[in-house]
Amino acid sequence: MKKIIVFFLCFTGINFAQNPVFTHVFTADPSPHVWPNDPDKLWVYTSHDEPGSNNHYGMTGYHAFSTTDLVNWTDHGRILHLENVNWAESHAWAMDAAYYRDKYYLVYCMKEAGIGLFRTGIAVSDVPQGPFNDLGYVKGVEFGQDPAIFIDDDGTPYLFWGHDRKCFAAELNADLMSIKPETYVELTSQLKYVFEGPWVHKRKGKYYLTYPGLTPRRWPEKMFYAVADNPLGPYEFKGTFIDDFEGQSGTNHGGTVTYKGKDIMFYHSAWLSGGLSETRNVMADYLQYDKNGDIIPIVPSKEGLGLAKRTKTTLHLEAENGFAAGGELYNVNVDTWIKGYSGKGYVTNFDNPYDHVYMLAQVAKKSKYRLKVRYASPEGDSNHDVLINSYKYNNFIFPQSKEFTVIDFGIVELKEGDNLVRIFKRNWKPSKGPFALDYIELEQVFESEN
Ligand code: FUB
Repeated sequence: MKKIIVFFLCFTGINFAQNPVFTHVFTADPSPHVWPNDPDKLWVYTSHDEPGSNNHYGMTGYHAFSTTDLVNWTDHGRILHLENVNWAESHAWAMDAAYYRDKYYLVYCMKEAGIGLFRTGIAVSDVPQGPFNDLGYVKGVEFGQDPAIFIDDDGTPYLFWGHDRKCFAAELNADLMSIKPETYVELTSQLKYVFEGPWVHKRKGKYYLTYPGLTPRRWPEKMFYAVADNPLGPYEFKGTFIDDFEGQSGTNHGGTVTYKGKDIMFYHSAWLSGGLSETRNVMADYLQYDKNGDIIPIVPSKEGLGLAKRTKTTLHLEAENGFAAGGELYNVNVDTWIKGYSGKGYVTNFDNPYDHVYMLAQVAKKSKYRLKVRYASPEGDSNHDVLINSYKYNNFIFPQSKEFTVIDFGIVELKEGDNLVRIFKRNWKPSKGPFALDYIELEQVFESEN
């Protein structure tokens, strides 16, 4: 009977797949979190693979995703990029995030300019969706690839990092900008097969350190774990909990989170790229433990979290984020006097012809999206051009609206890779009063919905 149902679902176009979780953009190294001030929302921070790249050398930035139901996701766009980090030259590899003393932090690794060695960078934001502002790199960390930050219940921050068959850890000072040298430990010998990517979570008073590793001389990576009574060890090696699986990537990497009472493991595979093993996508499966507290191995499945609805993502791009999110604000300003905006404000003062804002939408392949624009135009209709890459949607009139309102612009097509969505003032038709652009959304449209 089960086979008949699966056949029916596959061949009627109804697809309840939950894995890969994000199907519109290539993502890797997921870092999942529920922030203490908003237990209803799950956040996943990821690195980003360029379409068709099939290697990690050209990775340049990070994304943030959120959901309240594990089915409908928001991609908040690019949250940090190499261009925003003046000490770095390349390799925006794995990262983690933390909520610490009322601020959100992104802890990431990039290669230092002129030196070419990995550093562990720290960036900060007032809001979980970023964009994040780089603060510099963490002092005392050498070869700082694949950082993970763990804040213990008593508020003590710890940093873990690892690369090339080694793993290290230390307590961080309160500003997160340096480690306490006296706490530095090398954990390598306690973590059999370790290669990189450590991640720590706590359960029932025990510290679980999960990591991608290699059995002798053998790629691809499997996921292993070890358990300790203290964050800095000593750790007892336990074994593998994500073995080889069909469609896996050469690498694996991830973390676990407890969301609405369930433990979920986020990791990555190469299912979306159709055979390019290093162009990756985020996966999610429940993480379960036996009565001894040992992790029950995960077998990656298409059903994933099994919620009987396929995951769907909407890109939500705040107009005011500008350069920090891969966009541009040209001769316009960010303001806040019209109430009801989302994010930190809205973009206004489109006074001269061609004054514009553009926002960056990164997608994995050419596909259709429903474009929605949230704006206000309190004193009359506004004439603006909307341009997606070089395709111009002419003569668009945003009807008068005293308050922020969402207008459905219909279906648009995005190309593989980076797309620029520009909204700019028409050069010949005057608009009445100020025009305020709050955000745009691009909602995934599946073939069966066309
Ligand atoms: O995503 C780039 C690198 O691949 C990460 O830093 C490693 O952990 C591996 O997943």
